[in-house]
Amino acid sequence: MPGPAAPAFVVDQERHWSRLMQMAELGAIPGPAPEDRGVNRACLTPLDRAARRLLIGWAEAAGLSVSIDEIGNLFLRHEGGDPGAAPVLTGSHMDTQPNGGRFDGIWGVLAAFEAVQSIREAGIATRRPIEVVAWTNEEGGRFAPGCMGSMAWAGAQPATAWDAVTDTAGISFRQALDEHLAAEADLPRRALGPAGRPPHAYVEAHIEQGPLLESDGLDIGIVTGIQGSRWFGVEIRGKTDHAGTAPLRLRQDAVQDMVRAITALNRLTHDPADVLRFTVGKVEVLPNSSNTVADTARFSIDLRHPDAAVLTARGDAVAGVVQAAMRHCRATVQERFNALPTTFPPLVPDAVERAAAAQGLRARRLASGAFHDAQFLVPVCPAGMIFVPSRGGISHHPAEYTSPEQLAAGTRVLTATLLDLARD
Ligand code: HGY
Ligand code: MN
Ligand code: MN
Ligand code: MN
Repeated sequence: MPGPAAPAFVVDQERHWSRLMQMAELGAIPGPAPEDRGVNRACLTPLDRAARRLLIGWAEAAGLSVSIDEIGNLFLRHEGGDPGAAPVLTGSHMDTQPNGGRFDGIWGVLAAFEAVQSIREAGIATRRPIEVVAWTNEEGGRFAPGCMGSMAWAGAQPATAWDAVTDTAGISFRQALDEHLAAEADLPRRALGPAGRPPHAYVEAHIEQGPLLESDGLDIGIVTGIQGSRWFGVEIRGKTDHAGTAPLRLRQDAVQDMVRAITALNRLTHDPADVLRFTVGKVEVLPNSSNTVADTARFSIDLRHPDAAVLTARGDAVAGVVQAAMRHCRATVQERFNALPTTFPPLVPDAVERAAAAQGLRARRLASGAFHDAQFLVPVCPAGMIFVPSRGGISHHPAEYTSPEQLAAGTRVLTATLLDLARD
């Protein structure tokens, strides 16, 4: 039986890997071994902006037209035969976690760029334009929540919704964004959102960030949907006191009440089936001194579940559980992010399945445990994702790794999927 037909394009694996490694230098965390270096490139920091500049340079050299919108989403456009046709949109994010890896997000942006460049180099004409997008602030590490760029673009939130959100240095998202937009004032500006012409489809290539593809010996994940995520910020206010003289019964100790709240939330979210995910990843204590009772304790809540009813019920109970745990302090609970579980319509998953099969790659359908910008595109246009394996299922960690060969295979499937969607 002859093997699958060779694709009519060539993805340049060397060039693709080299670009990924150049991006990984922007925020490189010196690691124990070269292959385990991580990346710390938070949203709209000078490093993120340098990465954007590097991409813009490559895109302009490749003949793509570059534009930016009012929340900093970056677009690289390849014209199709019918410029008025609804474009196929593809991309991901460039920002990373503080102790992040070299592939989360950025692979999807560079795979999309490599796909478009390969199509152009092969001289393949597409009816539809193809646009590569780099969404602003998917991770939400520096400025919570994540997915600000895609939420604003899709109209899920106004672009000004997070103006007052500050990072640990007290810089607001609005300040960081305005500084970036001013520095990129020469870039053509484009209206925020689909501007009355939704994309024909959106395809996001991403590392799996979990163990399934590797453990099943598979090359490609055909992503069927994304589980729901809810974020909350809790602030507990008490009173500072002297650690040596203040009697315990008179204290308003914000840390002790925070411990009570987190213990109570552990009971609320206990799930023997280990499906409901509850994470407190960020804790801040003020004045943060060993011999002063804390008057302020802030902590983050990240709740995940594939079932909307469970996520709604447990998430809606969070504030009450925190308040009931207060002994001597006052708490405020603010919801920061609410992304309900998403199922992708068949258009993109079916195109991904055809592309993987045509290239003789081993693929399976699976849902995503991580959230992605694709989640917010679903109300606007048919969306879907392509996963490649993560070594050991590791992500949000410097040891995050996918091989050049696996990434090239994912990029070939993305290229074929884009051609499939851009021709009709
Ligand atoms: O948190 C997430 O699920 C994504 O990786 N930012
Ligand atoms: Mn990501
Ligand atoms: Mn991530
Ligand atoms: Mn994503």
